Amino acid sequence: MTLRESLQLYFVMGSHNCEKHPALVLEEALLGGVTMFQFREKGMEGLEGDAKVELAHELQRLCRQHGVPFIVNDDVELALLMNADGVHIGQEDEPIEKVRRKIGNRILGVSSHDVIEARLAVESGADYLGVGPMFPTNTKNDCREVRGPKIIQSIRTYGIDIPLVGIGGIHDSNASQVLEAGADGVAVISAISKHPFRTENLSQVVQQKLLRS
Ligand code: 3NM
Repeated sequence: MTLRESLQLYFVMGSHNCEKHPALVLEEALLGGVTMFQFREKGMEGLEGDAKVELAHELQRLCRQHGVPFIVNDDVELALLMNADGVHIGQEDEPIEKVRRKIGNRILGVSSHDVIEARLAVESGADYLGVGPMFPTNTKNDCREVRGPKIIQSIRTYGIDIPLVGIGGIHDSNASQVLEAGADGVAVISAISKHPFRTENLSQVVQQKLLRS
């Protein structure tokens, strides 16, 4: 699978996003058709130290069994320690070039919220962009203003054509709008972490939309 294909249904999650054990949630999600996974264990409620490393290994094993890339949010040292497939960083994290130097040719994803951030991310070596928030979400407290799928359209119109996912408030009834705007896939937390049994439905919505475009 190319990176663009792997981004079709990107599940992002940490233990604080789950109502049952994260390994059970991830297993159901993988069986339902998730194509990429990001371990996002952060904030006040996130695990730290050995417990974080242990959970990361458990989730990485599941991803390997299903042939799905395992990406670590923000924690470059953990990603290197575990030999993860890649790292995802936000605008407030370490500088993009510095992370690129540390991780070599592993996958590097960067959150971008407008054309300027997207352009800088590409110039600094990002492999893919996460663009959001697409819709209102309760999952991330410090989200930027919602600007909707049209921000993806502006990024594409500007000429940025690297792999890109939309994120923020996406579920099965609005995912199509994100793909129509030019995304290669959707990244979700709560749509799957809270309802892992609905993964297959979301996966079908995404596949059908991409097939028709
Ligand atoms: N980043 P849900 S929105 C992690 O806009 C994250 O960059 C965002 O959670 C951004 O799918 C977001 O439950 C939360 O809305 C996504």
